[in-house]
Amino acid sequence: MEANNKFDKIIEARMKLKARFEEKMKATPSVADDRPLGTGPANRHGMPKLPVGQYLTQKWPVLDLGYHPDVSLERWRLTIRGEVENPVILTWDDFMAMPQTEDVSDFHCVTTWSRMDVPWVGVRLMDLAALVQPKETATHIMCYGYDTYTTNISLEEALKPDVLLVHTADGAPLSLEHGGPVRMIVPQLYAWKGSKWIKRIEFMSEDKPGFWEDRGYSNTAYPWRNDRYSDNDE
Ligand SMILES: Nc1nc2c(c(=O)[nH]1)N[C@H]1C(S)=C(S)[C@@H](COP(=O)(O)O)O[C@H]1N2
Ligand SMILES: [Mo]
Repeated sequence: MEANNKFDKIIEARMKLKARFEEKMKATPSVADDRPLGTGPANRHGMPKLPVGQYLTQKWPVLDLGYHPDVSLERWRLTIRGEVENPVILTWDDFMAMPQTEDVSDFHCVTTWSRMDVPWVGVRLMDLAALVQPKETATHIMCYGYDTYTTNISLEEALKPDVLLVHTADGAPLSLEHGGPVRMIVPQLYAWKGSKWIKRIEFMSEDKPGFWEDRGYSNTAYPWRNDRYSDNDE
């Protein structure tokens, strides 16, 4: 009961913020921008320092549904299945034996804070896709967290080279509160598209809304286009 209460409050607060933003957007000229989307220092040329409506934070706030699933490395599994030729269930050792990628990228939360230039280490979703071989029918993925969270991403965005399943951030193992042992990051999209405590990735032959997308958040979620809520897609 306690937990449910907390959960409802988190959703209520997010919906209030959404309403406030919608008011603000009515009074703001369109910020639609077709230039390439920034994801990190190398891609930020000609871009303003921060996406519109975002402020810079050095700290790293914790944002989730209020439940932090503590999965030991022994029990941890990553399942990748759906519209793929070769579904897999990876153990921690399997995952760590995959090619490891280091990258520096940005983290934009829809609640308006941005952390810039975060150093990460992890496995590219691209490399995991090469392992499972998506069928030609695959167009989207759904990511599932151990906390029951879900978020959907188009394959076009998901297979960009800086989309990582990270186990290390700021030079240290990813903490439980930030989604450790492994979370996803999708730097070119708002941070809710990156599932913490990632458990399963399902390749799909059609799009389907995840947790926040089902509650009015943008399906596409481009921070550099102020693309926060689905009502602003048109
Ligand atoms: N599994 C899971 N992943 C999640 C969330 C969540 O509630 N559960 N929240 C999302 C949101 S809204 C944001 S802004 C980021 C926050 O990540 P952080 O807590 O590490 O800052 O995680 C995203 N991924
Ligand atoms: Mo968020």
